[in-house]
Amino acid sequence: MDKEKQQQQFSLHENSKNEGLEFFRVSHGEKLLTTNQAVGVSNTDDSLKAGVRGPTLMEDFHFREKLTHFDHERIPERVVHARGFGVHGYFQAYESMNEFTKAKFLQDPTVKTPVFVRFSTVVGSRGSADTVRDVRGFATKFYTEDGNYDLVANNIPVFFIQDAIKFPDVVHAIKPEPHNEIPQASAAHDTFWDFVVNTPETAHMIMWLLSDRAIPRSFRMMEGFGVNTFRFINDQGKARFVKFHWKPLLGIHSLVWDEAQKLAGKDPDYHRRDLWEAINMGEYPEYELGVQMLEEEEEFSFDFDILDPTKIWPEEIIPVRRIGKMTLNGNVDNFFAETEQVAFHPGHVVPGIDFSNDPLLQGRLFSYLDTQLIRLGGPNFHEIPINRPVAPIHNNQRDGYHRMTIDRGSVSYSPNTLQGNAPLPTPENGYVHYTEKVEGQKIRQRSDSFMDHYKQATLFWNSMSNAEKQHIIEAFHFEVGSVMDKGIKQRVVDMFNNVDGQLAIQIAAGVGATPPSAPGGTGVTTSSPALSQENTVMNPRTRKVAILLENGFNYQDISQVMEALKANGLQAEIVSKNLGILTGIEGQQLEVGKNYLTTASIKYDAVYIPGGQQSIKTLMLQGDALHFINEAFKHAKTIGATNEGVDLLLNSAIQGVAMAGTDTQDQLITEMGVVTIRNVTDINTFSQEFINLISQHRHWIRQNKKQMIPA
Ligand code: HDD
Repeated sequence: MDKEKQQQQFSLHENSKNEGLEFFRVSHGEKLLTTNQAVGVSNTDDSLKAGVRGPTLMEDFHFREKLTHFDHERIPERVVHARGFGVHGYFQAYESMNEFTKAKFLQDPTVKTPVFVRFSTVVGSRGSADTVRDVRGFATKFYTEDGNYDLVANNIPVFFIQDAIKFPDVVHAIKPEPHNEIPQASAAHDTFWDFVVNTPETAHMIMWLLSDRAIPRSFRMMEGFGVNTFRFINDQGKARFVKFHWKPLLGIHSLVWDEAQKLAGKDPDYHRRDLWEAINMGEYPEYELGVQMLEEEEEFSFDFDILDPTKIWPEEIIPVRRIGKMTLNGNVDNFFAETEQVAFHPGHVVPGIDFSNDPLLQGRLFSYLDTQLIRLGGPNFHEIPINRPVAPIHNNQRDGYHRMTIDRGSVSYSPNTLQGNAPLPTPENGYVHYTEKVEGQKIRQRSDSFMDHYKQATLFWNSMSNAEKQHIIEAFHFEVGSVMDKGIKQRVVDMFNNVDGQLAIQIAAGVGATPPSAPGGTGVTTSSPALSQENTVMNPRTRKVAILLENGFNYQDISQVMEALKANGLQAEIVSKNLGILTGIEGQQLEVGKNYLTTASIKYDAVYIPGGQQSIKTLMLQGDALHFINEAFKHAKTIGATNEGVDLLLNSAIQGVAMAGTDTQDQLITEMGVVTIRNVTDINTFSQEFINLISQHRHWIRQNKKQMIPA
């Protein structure tokens, strides 16, 4: 690397990581084919043989190189979080956090620190589906001027277990069963629930896992949580406990279970495609970084232990302060080089951020480095371009597999006089571990303060809206309903009776178990509004609308709606029986985006049916179109129709459920998230109402009607 490049790489600005990567980027278009030794290749389609029908010759070095490279082009997938998707971006602080931390990237609001984020699912293999019920990983690498800082977070704020020594157990239990490797990417099987009923500390996390949080609508619409308790250290050496949060500006939104399952088949790449496309369109996802901070003296002020990773710090008690914003604005050039090879580690901290004695965190600090050694094949993985800090590296570490750096000089030890003891430690600026006082006997025991496993699970349950509660019950019915062992099912009912009596009764009813005999619950009656997705930001930007269309459509309808959608940042796509061009009543032409084979209602947030007698007549005869509407209705999505379009809705299964009066009246009618208007040319009021309904994400008021819809 020449000096100029080196300088560029080390000066911190929004683009400094990108410039560092530029050095390694190669394009192959309009280039001549060579071997890895840069020798020109004359033919890459026929191996060198002894006679045209004879055996291949050993001396064919091009053949051997090509096959050998291919044979070795897989590395072990991550033991957890194998399926993921990475993107570039930057972080900018809102204000100096100097009072609380000396972390450089949190000092100056004019500085843009480059980041790389990898979103993931936990359980499934690299090729599994995106929309499975699972925790989502949300790992961020900040390339700061003081070195790399990794915030290795999840979209659920608590964890299954309290002590890292149980991590292999919980992962073995939830992964596919070892004898037959079934099921893929799912907790719905005996070994996992066997572990759960034998491990009461999982109760709180299970409530989250079975809630809508575990089936997000988009990586762009979920929160992130550092889970573990960390410390902020300021330049006077004062420490405070801290928990980290990411708050998505688009709000927190989820799929429904039936939709998530169907998407897993129809578009297993749903989440990565959503993120890839949003960034390519310039709709950059944004998340605010939030912190909850506690003074050291407050450590014992709560009815939970602040070091217990199965507990949240309720936001109403300890507010989240939003201290900066991350913008994700760049897709990768190469999935393997960047997303697969990126290596996160909660132990990658910078001065100003330190650890706590959270026993889960303590174990994590060992596991991540260890796993990279096997996954990336040795101790030099920090030299892989995506992992390189933008700040310079100088130390006496040498050699090992895949060493790229050419370290000059004879000195690779310390202390030394030959090099003036360089590279020198810097007591003033270097990382100093917080001098926490610790004393105690060596003991394998859980603290009594970690022993309540149910109160916050009740708090979570109390905080859910009716629809969210219903989803959790249905999730129990699916998950525990998939368990074969009757004893385990019964123990699930009994275990969750500790959380809430009604919940346990309802679980029992769906899984063929006996309702609990003892009264249930913890006595907790409070709730935390921050836990419910009902209270999140409602924003229609980037939502996708399907427009069902055939020849003979009313152009005036569709053009007005499309314009309004675009003006509000929504996406519209025309769906029809065949791809190609459709013609309106007055000859206007529109191109079809997808047909019923290449898409489905599950890939949209809303459906619109414009008028046009002939278009509607054709649609009425199409089972696919009617199914599209029924399914969207069942999934609680916004549906809109104008003029003759209303007749199509009246022909669908939602007629009689949510269409009162629409066959006779001419004014705007909204019922259960279905909006219609007839006999009008100006449909501006319709468009506004349609967008307003889409911004509400889903219409749970239909919850009890969905059984009636055949889709
Ligand atoms: Fe972990 C990966 C998040 C507990 C051991 N973890 C991994 C990733 C995320 C998390 C987002 C994927 C990183 C990437 O995209 O490459 N893990 C968490 C959170 C936890 C947690 C939020 C609870 C606070 N993890 C946890 C424990 C252990 C591990 C208790 C072991 C003691 N995690 C790993 C690992 C992985 C990993 C085996 C697999 C691949 C990797 O590290 O790089 O080391």
